[in-house]
Amino acid sequence: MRKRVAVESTAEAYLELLAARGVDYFFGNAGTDFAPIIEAYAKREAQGQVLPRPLTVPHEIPAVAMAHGYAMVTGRPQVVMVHVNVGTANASGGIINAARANAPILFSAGRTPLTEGSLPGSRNRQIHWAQESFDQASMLREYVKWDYELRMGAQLETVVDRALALATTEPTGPVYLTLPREVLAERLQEIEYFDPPRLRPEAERVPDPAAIDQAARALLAARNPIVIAKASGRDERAVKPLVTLAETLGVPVFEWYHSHVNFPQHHPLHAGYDPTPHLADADVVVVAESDAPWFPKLRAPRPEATIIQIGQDPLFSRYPIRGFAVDIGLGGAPRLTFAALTEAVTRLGLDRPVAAERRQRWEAEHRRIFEAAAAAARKVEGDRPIDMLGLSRAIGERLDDATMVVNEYDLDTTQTCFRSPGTYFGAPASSGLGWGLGAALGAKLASPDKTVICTVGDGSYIFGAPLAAHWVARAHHLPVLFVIFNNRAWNAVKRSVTAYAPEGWSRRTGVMPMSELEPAPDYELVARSCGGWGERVEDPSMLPKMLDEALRVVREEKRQALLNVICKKP
Ligand SMILES: Cc1ncc(C[n+]2csc(CCOP(=O)(O)OP(=O)(O)O)c2C)c(N)n1
Repeated sequence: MRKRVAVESTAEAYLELLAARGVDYFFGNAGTDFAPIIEAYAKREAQGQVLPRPLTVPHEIPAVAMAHGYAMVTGRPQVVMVHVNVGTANASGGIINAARANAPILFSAGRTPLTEGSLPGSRNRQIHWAQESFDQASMLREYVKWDYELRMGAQLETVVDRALALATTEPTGPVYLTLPREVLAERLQEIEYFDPPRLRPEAERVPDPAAIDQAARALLAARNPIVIAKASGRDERAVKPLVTLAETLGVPVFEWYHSHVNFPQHHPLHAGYDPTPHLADADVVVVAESDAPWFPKLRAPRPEATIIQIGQDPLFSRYPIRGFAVDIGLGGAPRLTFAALTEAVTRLGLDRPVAAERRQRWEAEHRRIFEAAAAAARKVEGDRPIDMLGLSRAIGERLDDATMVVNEYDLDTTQTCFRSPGTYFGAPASSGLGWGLGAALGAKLASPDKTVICTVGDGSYIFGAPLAAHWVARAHHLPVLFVIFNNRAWNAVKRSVTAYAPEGWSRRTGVMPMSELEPAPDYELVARSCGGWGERVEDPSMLPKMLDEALRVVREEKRQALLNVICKKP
């Protein structure tokens, strides 16, 4: 059906179209390029049209991370708009993260006015010359699925629908749209568009049945197959079919550097977080949405093992180099692939006693691994300064199906038990630091009824533009609990030096320049400065009480909270 709406400008038509396409939020970090957008918003608000809701986010890093967090929970793209080339530059780390984590986002930026004359919107400020780029999108072209510059209002429907369809077609990811000020300021009488849209994302794919049968035969012939999963749980509906496949075959599922709940942690076939000791025995390895399923320099499967890779893009075509074997690549929606594989192994002659015997063996391994993790936590219980393992355990004990964790750094998932899909989100592998705070705020925006805990190192906390993030939590009523694993250092950097030069100068002298974060700020005061509850805890005996109180504050008072936990220094 065609719909006609009277508007005054391209900017107003753009907002109208975004609302019609189900975009709920417009995360904005504004500059002079926003003038036509802000003017159009003022008119829409005066008319009672609230969508897409404009949210001010006073730094680009949390702005992009919020849209990322929202998309990771809902699968739905929102709009982020930043200020011309400089805002794009600030946001680019977040866009790299969104690209590598397949977060669909309609990322956009103004363009400095193109013209120096008297057109509506043309240049009238000092910055308008210096903020021009030869090719603004070139900053990001490698990391977005599509980029375009809006040329005129008449294109809006095609451009917006194409942007959204491409962002949400698998493998999903960010797209980039630039919006010159004269184009946004262009006078229009009306916009006419299809409602519902005629340009939609592609249907999901399922692999060729012959390839499914080939993989099923390899699994049936295997004596010691294993699964390594990282992000198949990005689609929450993929968790159950993986459970069914694992139960049918009696295969263990390892989560390795996982970013999602791929398999319930309490399931007896969950084999923990480190498949490396088992790689040498595996004859078939199923890799599920994992970009780096092992580190060849350290340990790899036997050369004769069959490697089956399952994912939306098993070759990770956007990675310049990735040499992991793909003997059978099953590209398509993992949930459909898992289901098809279960059907095929059942049809092709599953040996149930073999599967049952294997299952028993791995169930014993599950118990051993999870008991060892509990014992490791007991060993550091009561340590002062607090051990990060103990802190992870204390958080783990407070989780339930209505609580979500966004972990940028330092929560040790051997100490937690995520049972339900969509309750755990780890940082993107690209590790553009500063993701956690914004992603947690976006997750909370997407699921107001859930408790959201953001776990961050003190380093990642600083990268997240904390003042902007706490400002957002207060201004937009997003009561997230932030827990800082505060070791007054960048331990990741220290670890890399130790691994690089185990007996080197840094190790012998105990000096590692550029890896210390002392003197440490009173991080709790940053949250308090934005109306939040903020406390520091050093005494391990106080930790449970403080965590409970912080959770009470976010759940009952609906106020953001920050717990600064002073941990052992590496
Ligand atoms: C934008 C960006 N800059 C620098 C790095 C390199 N880096 C990786 S981890 C890390 C330190 C993180 O510190 P923290 O969050 O305190 O965790 P810790 O390493 O102490 O466990 C740094 C600086 C990065 N990943 N991203």
